[in-house]
Amino acid sequence: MTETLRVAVIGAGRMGADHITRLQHRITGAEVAAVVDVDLARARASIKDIPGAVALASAEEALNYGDVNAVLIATPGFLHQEILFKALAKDIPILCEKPLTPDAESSWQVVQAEAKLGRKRIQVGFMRRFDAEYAALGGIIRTRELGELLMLHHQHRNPTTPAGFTNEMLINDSVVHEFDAIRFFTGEEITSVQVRLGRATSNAPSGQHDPQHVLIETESGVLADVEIYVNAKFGYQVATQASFEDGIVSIGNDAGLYVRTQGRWGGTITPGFEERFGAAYDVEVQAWVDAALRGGIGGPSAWDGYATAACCEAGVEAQKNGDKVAVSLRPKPAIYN
Ligand code: ISE
Repeated sequence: MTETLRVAVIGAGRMGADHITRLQHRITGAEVAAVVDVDLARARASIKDIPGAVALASAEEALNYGDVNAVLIATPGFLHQEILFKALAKDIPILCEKPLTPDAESSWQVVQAEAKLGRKRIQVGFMRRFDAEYAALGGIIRTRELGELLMLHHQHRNPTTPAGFTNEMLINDSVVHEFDAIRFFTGEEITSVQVRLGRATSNAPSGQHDPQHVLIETESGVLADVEIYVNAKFGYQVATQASFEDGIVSIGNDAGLYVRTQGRWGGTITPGFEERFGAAYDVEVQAWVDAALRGGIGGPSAWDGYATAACCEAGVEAQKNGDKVAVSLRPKPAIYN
């Protein structure tokens, strides 16, 4: 059995840099062995305090480097498929940031390649499953302690969007998390997606209709809705309210210190997803490392990546035509059961 994961981190941008720090300082059982970035100076800067780590120019070099025995993929999504195929060919543990790939067909090809290998090697970075409140709500749903789950109401609000954030990205980059959360909560596949475009904010860049209202159904008829609002200005918020036969549960409400000062009371608003989900990312990466050292995965699989990619495709179509668009999935390979 391997005792330490020697991780090649591919991509040293916002998420990659965050994971490098996490792996080096907060995770046990793993260390950063190599970092790859198109910007080699950025790769070098990311490892300046990591003895023995190297900065390299390509994923291929990193996968063949020294004793690298695991890979964390944090490049933009369009680069994932090629790196995933190379890492699967090496049969090493893979943590791939969401999305698995940008579309359902390429995700399906990854699923097939992994199924051919005969075991799960890819964990997909849907970190919300590792948030303490998400996990607790999941537990309430599974134990049925409040009866059957009937509806889910999600609010997903970002302060602003980076340059180049398209209208489709409201679905592909943001609501993709709710697709995964709904599948995680219900343990069911999503069967349809509809998107309604109502009154829009004047704060959105041109080309983006913001906010949008996404209506989702699952196999057993659980209805979920998502307010995706990515130029909400005030700060970052991801919250869910679940309606059960015997009660209502809310998660993701404002938490932290309640301060009274200078004639005002209140707390501070979470600025972004790194702060909101910082602890969840730590738990996620530790779960990956622990499971990888035992030869498995510790979270969402390539099948989850594929299923959410199919939901996103339906969502983008629904954005355009306003219809309720069915989500269709290929048969699930046995390794994911
Ligand atoms: C971003 O890529 C994320 O993954 C965040 O969690 C999400 O809130 C944001 O909308 C996305 O753009």
